[in-house]
Amino acid sequence: MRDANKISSRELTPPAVYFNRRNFIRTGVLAASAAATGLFYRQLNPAGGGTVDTPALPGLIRPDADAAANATAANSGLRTADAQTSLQDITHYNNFYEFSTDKEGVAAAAAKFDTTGWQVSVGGLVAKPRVFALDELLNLSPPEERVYRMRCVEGWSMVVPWAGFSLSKLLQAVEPLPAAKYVAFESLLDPRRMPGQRSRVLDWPYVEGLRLDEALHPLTLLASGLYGHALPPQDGAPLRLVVPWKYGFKGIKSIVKINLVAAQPRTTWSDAAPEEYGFYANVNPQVDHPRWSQATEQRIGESGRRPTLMFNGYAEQVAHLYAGLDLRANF
Ligand SMILES: Nc1nc2c(c(=O)[nH]1)N[C@H]1C(S)=C(S)[C@@H](COP(=O)(O)O)O[C@H]1N2
Ligand SMILES: [Mo]
Repeated sequence: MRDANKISSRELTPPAVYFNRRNFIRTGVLAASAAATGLFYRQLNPAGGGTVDTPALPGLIRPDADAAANATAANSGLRTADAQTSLQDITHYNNFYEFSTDKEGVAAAAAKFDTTGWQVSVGGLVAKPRVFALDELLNLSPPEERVYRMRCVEGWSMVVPWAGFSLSKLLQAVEPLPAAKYVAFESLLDPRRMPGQRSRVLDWPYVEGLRLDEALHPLTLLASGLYGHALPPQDGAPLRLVVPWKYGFKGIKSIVKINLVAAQPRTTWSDAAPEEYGFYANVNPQVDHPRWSQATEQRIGESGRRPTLMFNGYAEQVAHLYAGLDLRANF
């Protein structure tokens, strides 16, 4: 178990330097920048402020104007009442290895990322495979604001007001065939635009997956914005996945491909370190990471640690998906 108050100098070394010095151990990457970093970052960057350059999202549906709708949304997990993390923190403390392994360096490294002409191919075991231009895809449904807790496997967390719609709306549009059991996602592969891909820190492109029933759950969000604006590059522009009851690494960014498939797809982090990161990656305070406890978390912007909740506080909504599944074996 780690003690966040005892920060060794090794843990405070920027990951890039750490890799060079240690001659780089792939499975140590996430851990090298784990729990301690959240505390360090918070001390340097008091909460508040922050601006975003991306355009405001027209027609964003925000149920908070209506008390009754808001209560319903809170019960369904669509809007947590937890305090929202500042825009500054959400956009300057990022994991996005395609740009940088330094959380505080991602924003600058991704600032000029050009998403003009973005397309998303949706296919595999579906009746109506299709390559969507981004706007066509976004026009499937108006964006809704969803306020979700996000818990990174490293032990820090945030509360983010996302904008987007349920992934189920896209999946229904392409009509999954009965043989489809999983959904496989792929991020952009383009080392010219994503400089981190010139290093072999991970196998590119970044890939992720969900069971089809998880993908169809109404909380599973295809996000195109946050804080009422289009997604900034560092948060996964122009389109990313958000699965609030799972560790943050399931939330694949800058998606270009979605395939419905019959067998469980490979996923980037479980490929990189299968003993440490599983396919399910459900937030679970009772199942520790082999190298640190998952019982508590550092909420960015808060002091001290708070207990981590089963399924990140979404048990009421999603626990039924895992009835009969051994959550220790299927971590
Ligand atoms: N393509 C891609 N998606 C990714 C990552 C990444 O490195 N590449 N990092 C993941 C991890 S570990 C986390 S915690 C979240 C971080 O999202 P945020 O930076 O918007 O908070 O993105 C996830 N999605
Ligand atoms: Mo993460």
